[in-house]
Amino acid sequence: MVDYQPFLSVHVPDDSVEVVQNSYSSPIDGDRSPVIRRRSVKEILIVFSGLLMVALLVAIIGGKEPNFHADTNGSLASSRPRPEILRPAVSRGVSEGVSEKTNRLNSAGDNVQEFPWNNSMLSWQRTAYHFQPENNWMNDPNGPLFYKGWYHFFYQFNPNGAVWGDIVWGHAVSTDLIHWIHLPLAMIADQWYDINGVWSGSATIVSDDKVVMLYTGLTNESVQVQNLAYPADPSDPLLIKWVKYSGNPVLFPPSGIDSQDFRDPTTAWLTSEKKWRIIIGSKVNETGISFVYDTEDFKTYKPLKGVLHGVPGTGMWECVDFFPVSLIENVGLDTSENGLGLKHVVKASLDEDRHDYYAFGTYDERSGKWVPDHPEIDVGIGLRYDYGIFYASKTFYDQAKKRRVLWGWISESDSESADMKKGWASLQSIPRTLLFDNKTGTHLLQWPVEETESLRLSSKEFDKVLVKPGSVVPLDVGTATQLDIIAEFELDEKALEEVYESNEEFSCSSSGGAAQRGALGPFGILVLADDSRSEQTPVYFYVSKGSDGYLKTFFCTDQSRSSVATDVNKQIYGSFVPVIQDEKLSVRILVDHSIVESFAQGGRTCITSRVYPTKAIYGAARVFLFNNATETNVTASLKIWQMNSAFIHPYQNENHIDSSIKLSNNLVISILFFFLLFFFL
Ligand code: DQQ
Repeated sequence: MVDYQPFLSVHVPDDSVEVVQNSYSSPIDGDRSPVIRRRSVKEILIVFSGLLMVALLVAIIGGKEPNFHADTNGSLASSRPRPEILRPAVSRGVSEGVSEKTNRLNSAGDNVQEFPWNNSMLSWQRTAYHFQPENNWMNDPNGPLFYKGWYHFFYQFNPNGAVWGDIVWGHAVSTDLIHWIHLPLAMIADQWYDINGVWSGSATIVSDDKVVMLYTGLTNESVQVQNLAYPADPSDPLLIKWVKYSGNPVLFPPSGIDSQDFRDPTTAWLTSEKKWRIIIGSKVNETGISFVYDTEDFKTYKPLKGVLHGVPGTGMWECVDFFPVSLIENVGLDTSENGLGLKHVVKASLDEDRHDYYAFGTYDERSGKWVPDHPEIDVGIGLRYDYGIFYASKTFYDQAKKRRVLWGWISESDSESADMKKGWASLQSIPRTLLFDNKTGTHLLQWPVEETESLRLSSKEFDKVLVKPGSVVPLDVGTATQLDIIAEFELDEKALEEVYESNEEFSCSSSGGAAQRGALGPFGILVLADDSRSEQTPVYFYVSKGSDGYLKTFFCTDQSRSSVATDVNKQIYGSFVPVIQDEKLSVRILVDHSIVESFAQGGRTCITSRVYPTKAIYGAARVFLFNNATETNVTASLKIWQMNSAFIHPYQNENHIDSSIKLSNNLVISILFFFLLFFFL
């Protein structure tokens, strides 16, 4: 089945045919001339009003102000079709003090065969309900906050091309974290202290009417300094204009720290002395660290002795994050909360391996230090937010819904030249609600914000589908490129008991993927598969059994057959996922064209992949169940929703809205006038 809608054939009702014939039949008597005269006046009027309406429509469409987007100077400019190739493949990450930001697959020096991507394949990759700018390069989420009824999202953006470079701050607003409106650029590189890049930073809501933004600027000498900015008009709920503090920079790299290793200030939190406290990522040799500063006015800062925390061997800590989680209630906590019934999370994005790691621990406000609960799974050596592509993440406290929300940058894993052809690169994850997992006491639970469900359209349910060892079951869900899938799996109790020992040493990335058979796995769902399954992305579980009888469950995504193209990354992702006794194995999968976001066991283990099929696209994309275990049946129950588009669109300035309203009012008046005229004649 294809998802192109055939053109509707026009059905002409029989009586309308008669009317047409009658109007051309000869009059039976000569008494019809007045009618004919009246008709012809009417006809002239009809034709005239039709023409007038067409003219009005043309005026509306032609006179419509163009869509506005921000140009490099931060002012509004009209949209123009983007050139196919924007820039040569130059990503200057390393020379500017951050890692290579672009997937260099197939760039000079690689022996990778370039796939002949065509426009239809590349167009399909653009998502329908994930946040992305209209075009060009995007990376880290910056300064998310909720202010006067609007969620604000800022992001690292290259206004000049689809590769990393020339970084400024993009800005969008939404009332539900899903449907976004692109606003003009919030901050551009126009001062000596950020002329080489307006890099990552965070927002702090100081009071109901006061927001400050701290960000890293790359100076004219490429030194990483911290700067302060604030809204020009705090009464504007859209916070469109931002002002940079005249006394910037507010912080320079501490002595002994490399000028390129000091970046990404966090949201500030209050100490019991009512001072604001922030941390900033850095490194000393190969030890990743986070410096701590106190401030009362965000202009002058006092460094605390030592660091909040550091972990040897983890390298540069980018985009550090620090926040409390409640151990008692299923709610998020304001960043300033401290005391009983909570733990503090430290997160660092490791520049060395480009993954986001978190750990729970105890924060001592007096010393400004944080100690991990389990040093063996400390920051950078233990748990990850996501075992696929997910980096430079940032949380914010949503005071409207009392929740902590996580954003993560999802980069491309195709070639840089393909990115330049399609004219854009990178997505943001669906924002995720974060909670402490009281059941395991070891993990965070990440779950798409509840507003995601507003995109759900029609659904299909599949109840207790039996999937025998070595079999594949197609699931007829129609078009399968924008889906929300919820599934539960059960294994045969008897098989679980009888299997003696199975693949104790299993690991998602090195145990052969979804095609490699074991006694109790793999089994799961194939998404973005074509009919013949020559392309498929399996999202699956694998249960191993130790000689002591203990079961261990893994959650993986296998990209090795996701595309016949050779110039894309085809890693197999995944990790262990804790399963509590009597819990069924469960997964939620969001499919949105080239992104597959998966959440196992309520979000204990998450995997995000970017996949680039060439055949399993548009109406040819299918969903299957599969079971490659040798010793157990699998029973699967699923509910699958089609997902709507979020229709993310640019800001229309008010003049445009005014003129549209005027034109449409004119149109309505004209229609009424001609309708009345026609009626009276
Ligand atoms: N991206 C920004 C830096 C940050 C890095 C530059 C993480 O501030 O450390 O675009 O991806």
